[in-house]
Amino acid sequence: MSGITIALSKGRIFEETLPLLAAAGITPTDDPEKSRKLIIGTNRPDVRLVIVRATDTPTYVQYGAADMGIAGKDVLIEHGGVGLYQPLDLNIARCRLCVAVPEGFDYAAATQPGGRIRIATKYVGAARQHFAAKGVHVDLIKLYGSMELAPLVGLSDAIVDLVSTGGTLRANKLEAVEDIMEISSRLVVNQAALKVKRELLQPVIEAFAGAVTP
Ligand code: PRT
Ligand code: MG
Repeated sequence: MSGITIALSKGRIFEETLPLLAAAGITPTDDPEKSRKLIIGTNRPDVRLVIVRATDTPTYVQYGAADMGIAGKDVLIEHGGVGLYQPLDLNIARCRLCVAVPEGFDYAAATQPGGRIRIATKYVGAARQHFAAKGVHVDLIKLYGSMELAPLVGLSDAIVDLVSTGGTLRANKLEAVEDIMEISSRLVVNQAALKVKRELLQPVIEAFAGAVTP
């Protein structure tokens, strides 16, 4: 494609990206929440959007199927960031990556140096690194969603998951006991595209940069 393709996931990232797109003079012609189209046009004939799963955004950009995209730091850590230029923290879709346990669970005792804990999570890379740094042995169980259920049914002692309002943890009688990191979404750009399509991509990057709210 001679124009540019931007990969976005629907939901919070799409919603919070709309003002950034507007700042770059880009208005989508369809709403991905209502349309089933996976390729969405814009007011600009040289810009299109592709709607992907949040976890897949870095992959589309890495292989150049999209020239740029927006992905959570959580997703980028698990992907590894190969082939991606990450020029901007967009400060959108903010949350925290946390360790959470059932209310009353003695997390301090379980995580004494040399201790052992069983963790269910989608974020195995970040979780492994976190517990290795604490010197705690960890049995990691990879899940793809609804992590909050795991400790309630004895699959794990604890979870590593994203928390924003804390409502999901409270509803399941879990509590956050440790923050691993602050999470927000980043602009990712295919490194080859940045060279070949610089005259199209650079103005979009600059418009996004100017529209970031601290
Ligand atoms: O939902 P789906 O399975 O399609 O994919 P996804 O969860 O990867 O995508 P999406 O669109 O839900 O999230 C996209 C990105 O938004 C993530 O990669 C994060 O960087 C960011 N983000 C910000 C969040 C949250 N806040 C968040 N609260 N992603 C997920 N959550 C979930 C969390 O996992 C937990 O289940 O919301 C629940 C907790 O929310 P509270 O408000 O109850 O604390
Ligand atoms: Mg989700």
